[in-house]
Amino acid sequence: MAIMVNQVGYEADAASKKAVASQPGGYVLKNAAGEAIWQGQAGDAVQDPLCGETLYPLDFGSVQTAGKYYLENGAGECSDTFEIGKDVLAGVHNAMVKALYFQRCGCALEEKYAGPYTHAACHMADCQVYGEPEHSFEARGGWHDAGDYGRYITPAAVTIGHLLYAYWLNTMAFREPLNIPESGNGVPDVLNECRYELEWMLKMQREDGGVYHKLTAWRHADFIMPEEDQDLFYAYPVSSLAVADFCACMALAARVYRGSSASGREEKEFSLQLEAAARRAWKWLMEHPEPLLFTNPEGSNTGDYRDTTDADERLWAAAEMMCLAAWLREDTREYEDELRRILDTGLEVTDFGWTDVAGFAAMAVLTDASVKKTVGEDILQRFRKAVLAEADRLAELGEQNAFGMAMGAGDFCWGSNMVVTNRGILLALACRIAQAQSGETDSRIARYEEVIQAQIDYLLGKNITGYSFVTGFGDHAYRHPHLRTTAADGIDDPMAGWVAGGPNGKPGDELAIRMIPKGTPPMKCYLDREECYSLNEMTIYWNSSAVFVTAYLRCRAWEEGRV
Ligand code: 9MR
Ligand code: ZN
Repeated sequence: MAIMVNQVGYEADAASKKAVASQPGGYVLKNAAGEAIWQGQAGDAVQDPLCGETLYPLDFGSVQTAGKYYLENGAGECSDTFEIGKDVLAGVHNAMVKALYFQRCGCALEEKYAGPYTHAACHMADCQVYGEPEHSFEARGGWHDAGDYGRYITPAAVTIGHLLYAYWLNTMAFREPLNIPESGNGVPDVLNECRYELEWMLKMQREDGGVYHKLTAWRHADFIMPEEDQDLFYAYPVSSLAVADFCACMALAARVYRGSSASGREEKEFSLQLEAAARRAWKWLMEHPEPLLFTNPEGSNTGDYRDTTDADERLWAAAEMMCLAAWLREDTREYEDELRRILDTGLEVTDFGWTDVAGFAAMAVLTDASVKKTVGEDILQRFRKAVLAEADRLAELGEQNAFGMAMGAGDFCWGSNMVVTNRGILLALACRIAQAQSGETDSRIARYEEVIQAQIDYLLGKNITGYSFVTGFGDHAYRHPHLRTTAADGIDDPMAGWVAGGPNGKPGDELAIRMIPKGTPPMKCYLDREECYSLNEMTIYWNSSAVFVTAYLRCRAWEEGRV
C-alpha cells in the first residue's frame, strides 16, 4: 500500500507531475488545510519489473498553484507531503554541494559553518610512500571519499568532473553562497569547495608526473571521529588510471578556473598550476603507454577502485588536453591523434562513473566551443551519434516500468543511485545536442527531459522503498548513512544533503545479505541501516552526480521563464 511521490516537490510550471500508487481508482490532491485542489483517476496497471509490484501511475500536472500538498485515495491512504512551487530543487541542490564541506580532511570543522557537526583537524601527519618507509611527505587536505577516511584519486577526479561540468554548463544554479570558510570571496562556492580537493590532488603527483592511486590507512578505521584516527596513511603505488583521470581533471579545472567570469588574479595563478600538473601527467602517460592498473596489496582492505582497462581514462585525458589546447589556441594534433586511436578501439562513450569515465570525453568535446573549430568532424559525429543512441535506449527503458525511469532490473548495483543520476547526465547532454540540431527535435527533447525528471523523482522518494535517498529532504528521508562521523558524533540526525548508494540487487555486506531474502526484486533491496555499506553508504561522487542533474533541472526551469 503506497502512494509514492517526490517528497521534495514538483516545479509549478511542469506539464507533468508524476506519482505512482499501489491501488487503482480515484485520487485527490489536498493542500495543507486539507482542501481538495484536484482529483483524478490513476492510470492503467503496470506490472513493474524493478520492484515486482502492480502499480498505477498518477499525473497531476495541471496543478500549478504553489503550496504544500499530499495525495489521498478513496480508502483514506495519504502520500507524504510535497511542494509545488518555483525552483523547488534549490534547497536540496545546495545541500548536496555543501555536504562536501563536511568531508574536508586536514582542517577543523568550525561551528559557524558546520553547525553541530564540528570536529578537530584530522589526518594531519605526513603519509608514507607504500613500500618505501624512508619516504614520507605532506598530503593533507581533500575530502574523505565516503563513509571511510580514505582519499582516492579516481573517484576524486570523477567528482570534480561532475561538479565542474555542472557549474560550467549550468552556472546559474551555483549562485547562492553555501556558508563555507571561503564564502564571500567573489568566487562561486562550488569552485571554492572543489579547490579544496584539487589542492590535495596536486600533492599526490610525483615529480615525474605519476600520481599515487590513493591515500589511505592499511585498513579502514573503526567508527571513530576522524581526529581520533591516528593510523599511518600510505600513498599507494602510481596507476595509469590515477594519472589519466588526474590529467583530465586538471586540464578541465585549468579551463574552468581561468575562464569563469568570477576569476580573479588568484584563480588565474591557480589555473596555471593546474595546467602545469596536467601537462606533467600527460607526459607520464605518453612515456608509459601500457596500462598500469591497481589492486590492493595483500592484507589491505581499504577501497581499491579497481578497473580492468585504462582506455576510457586515457580517452578522457586526451579529450580534456585537446580542449585545453584548443582554448589556448595551441596545436591540438597530438591529443586528437591519441583520442582517435582510442576511439578506434570501439569503446563506449556514455558513462560518467569511476570505472568508466569515457562519457566525460564526449562531454568535453561536445560542449566546448573552441575545440569544435579544430577537431575532425568525424570525431564530433561519433560522439553525437553515441550519445543520442544511448539517450534513445534510456528513453525506451523509461517506458518499461511504472516509475518512468531509465533503469533496468540488472542496473541496481552497489551505488545504483549514481547509475540513476549518471543517466540523467547523459540525457541532459543529449538534450543539448538535440537542441543544436535542426529538425523535429522538440518532442525528442521533451521525451528525454521526462526521464531526467523521473530520475530525480525516484531519488527523492518516488520509489518502492518510500525513502527519499537524500538525508534531510522529505518526510521520509533515510537517516542512517554508513558514515563514520555520523556514527561517532553522538548527534541523532545526520548532516543534510547526503545521497545514499541505494538499492543493490546483489547486496555486499553481512547484514544486508542476512536480511534481504534471495530473489527480492532489485528496487526493494534496501535497508536504512548504518551497517549496510553496500546499500546505505554515501560518497562524494554519488552526490556530485546528483548535483549535475539538479543543476540542469533548475536551469531548465529558468530558461523557460519559470523563476
Ligand atoms: O562504490 C564502490 C563500489 O562500486 C564497489 O563495488 C565497492 C567494492 O569494491 O567499493 C565501493 O567504493 C567504496 C570504496 O572502495 C571505499 N570508499 C567507499 C566506497 C563506497 O562504498
Ligand atoms: Zn581526515
